[in-house]
Amino acid sequence: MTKKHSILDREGLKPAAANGLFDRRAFFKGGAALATAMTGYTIGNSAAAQQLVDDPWSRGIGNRVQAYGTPSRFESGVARILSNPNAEPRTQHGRTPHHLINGTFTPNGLHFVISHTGNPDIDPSAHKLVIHGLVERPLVFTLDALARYPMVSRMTFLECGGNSAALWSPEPLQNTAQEIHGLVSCAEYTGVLLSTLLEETGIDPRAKWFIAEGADASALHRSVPLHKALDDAMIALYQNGERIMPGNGYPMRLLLPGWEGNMNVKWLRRIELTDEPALGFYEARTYTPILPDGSAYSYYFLQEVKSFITHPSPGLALSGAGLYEISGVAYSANGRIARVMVSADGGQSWAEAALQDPVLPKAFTRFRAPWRWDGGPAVLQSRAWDEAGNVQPTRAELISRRGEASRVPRSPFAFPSQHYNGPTSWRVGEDGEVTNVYA
Ligand SMILES: Nc1nc2c(c(=O)[nH]1)N[C@H]1C(S)=C(S)[C@@H](COP(=O)(O)O)O[C@H]1N2
Ligand SMILES: [Mo]
Repeated sequence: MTKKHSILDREGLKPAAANGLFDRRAFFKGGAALATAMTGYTIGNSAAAQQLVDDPWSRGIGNRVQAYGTPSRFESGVARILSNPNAEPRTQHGRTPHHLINGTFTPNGLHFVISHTGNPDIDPSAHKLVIHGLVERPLVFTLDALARYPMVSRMTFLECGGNSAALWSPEPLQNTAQEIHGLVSCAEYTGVLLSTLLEETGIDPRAKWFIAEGADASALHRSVPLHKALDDAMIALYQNGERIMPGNGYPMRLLLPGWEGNMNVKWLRRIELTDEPALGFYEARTYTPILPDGSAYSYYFLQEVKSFITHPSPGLALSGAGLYEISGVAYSANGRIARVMVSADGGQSWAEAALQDPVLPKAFTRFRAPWRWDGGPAVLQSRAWDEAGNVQPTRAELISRRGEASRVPRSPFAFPSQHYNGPTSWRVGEDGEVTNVYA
């Protein structure tokens, strides 16, 4: 340990914040020194490294190549957790295991899913998308027809308005990053911009909104201001290069980059241009957070700037003092992530994390910061800024603005716990266990 410290110190690398936290410059100035310091954590000394012997898997021909690949059998624990595994007639949620994956996009089998009335088993050759209402020419699009239009690809996070609801709890709940933040994921979508299709149908000047409707049993529908259609709304056909999975809207979904998950209508079958919103079930009842003075948001479109640490986090205990990398994801509906600060002392002092390229608008940005844990208690936090200048509020600021109503439902129809974008605080105990605290 003493030796590893001296290597870092010789390179002039000093922690940038209390409790052993280095900042982004450590990666530029000290990459080599950090790597050298890390070698102390490998299991073998140089004598053991000479004696590599063939393990059983090296002594024979390996397994068959699969027609469609699945992860190693040793990774079977890397899975979504399901809120309703027997598919009883109520909403089903599957949450992304953020603490068990890395990088910036979510594999399709691990992307979160919320389906209010199950996943319809849609035959793509029979599915149609209708665009009608305040248009000049109503049109019907088959999947084949859509495939002939120019397509675009873009990375986008998708987040349920109810993600991170556990952090509204008055007492910190002992949950993992997956349980708390598992209703956000990020993927590369490919499809046809809605604006391209509206050029075909034409737009009646009276149109101010469009209503998007799904083909599932609940015919989930949401109203969207028309300007989003003319900006970056997409009819998505592919996710991470392959056809969208049944749970995520096969064969087509509405994608509204950065906007509340519920508005991203899956199994899309209809878009109606209108002069006023539909006041449908979800927009009139579920997604209208109530404020302390009794008023309510009628719409809360944007998923605002947010970040959380995925490594370390609950379930990933630290194995002894020394160097670790703190990493997590940051994202904002208002563009690119501009800066992420990390703290190891519960927000008393901060160091700037390195942002991994590419930093894309409305997509996950992976941040990383080296940390030398001294074995004592520490509280890890991250705080993100977006390029529009927004910063994550503190938990106290959020509670004072959004009030008790965000925690305790005032009416049976008020969804009590939406749009939490405050900090997440992970406490590292002397035993290396990580727990959820409020700091
Ligand atoms: N047709 C339809 N669209 C839907 C839903 C649904 O149940 N039916 N769930 C919504 C909710 S609440 C969210 S958060 C997102 C989740 O998208 P995902 O399941 O692809 O992650 O889809 C939305 N679109
Ligand atoms: Mo949602």
